[in-house]
Amino acid sequence: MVLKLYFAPGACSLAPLIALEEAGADFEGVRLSLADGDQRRPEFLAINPLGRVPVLIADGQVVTENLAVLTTIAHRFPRAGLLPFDHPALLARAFELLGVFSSVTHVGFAQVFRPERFTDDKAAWPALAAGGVKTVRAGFDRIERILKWSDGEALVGDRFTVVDPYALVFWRWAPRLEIDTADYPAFTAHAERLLRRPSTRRALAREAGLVAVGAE
Ligand SMILES: N[C@@H](CCC(=O)N[C@@H](CS)C(=O)NCC(=O)O)C(=O)O
Repeated sequence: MVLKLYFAPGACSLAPLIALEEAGADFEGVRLSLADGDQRRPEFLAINPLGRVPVLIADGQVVTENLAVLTTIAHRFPRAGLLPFDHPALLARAFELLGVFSSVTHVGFAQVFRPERFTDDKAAWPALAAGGVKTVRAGFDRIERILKWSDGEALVGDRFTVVDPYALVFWRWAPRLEIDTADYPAFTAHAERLLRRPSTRRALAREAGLVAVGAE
């Protein structure tokens, strides 16, 4: 099995990077710099014409979109239990959250980070950003509610799934929207626990370029 993940420091690709580390996967990591525009270079656009990370190449198949990338990783490493494939009700809950994260919450952040994706009318950008913050806060409220109702250890069921590192990505982006994470104590406690996991530490080391290419 040959696995390759294209990721970028600070991007949503941290979620699949953590998932691969959590699974103990043998994979090649390809680190792009979004700030340097690596995602717009012809060689990367040939792989993903949208110019976005994450991209997973699994046995030659190009998989884009976090929802599909995370599901592919979870499916390939069943023993890691990264999605509850044998529990339909929990699986539905997991996809519900993955769907909302990728199509709503992430888009809320993009309204702030990348307003040009939505409109060329710069006069509309402040309103777009305000709407984005509102959307993100609604997502955080939902995460906070789930963690408060459960024992706070996981967003789906009672164990780690790929949903958790995806939420961690948003928690780490919150300060860039001037959202105070202290407003979300259960989410913050959960994020801090996730940050202590060895898989997260290894993924962040890869983001920081501390894992040599030859060692990947
Ligand atoms: N819907 C995509 C979004 C991917 C995405 O927007 N990735 C960002 C990083 S978080 C990116 O690559 N941005 C590059 C750019 O905007 O130029 C997914 O869920 O994977």
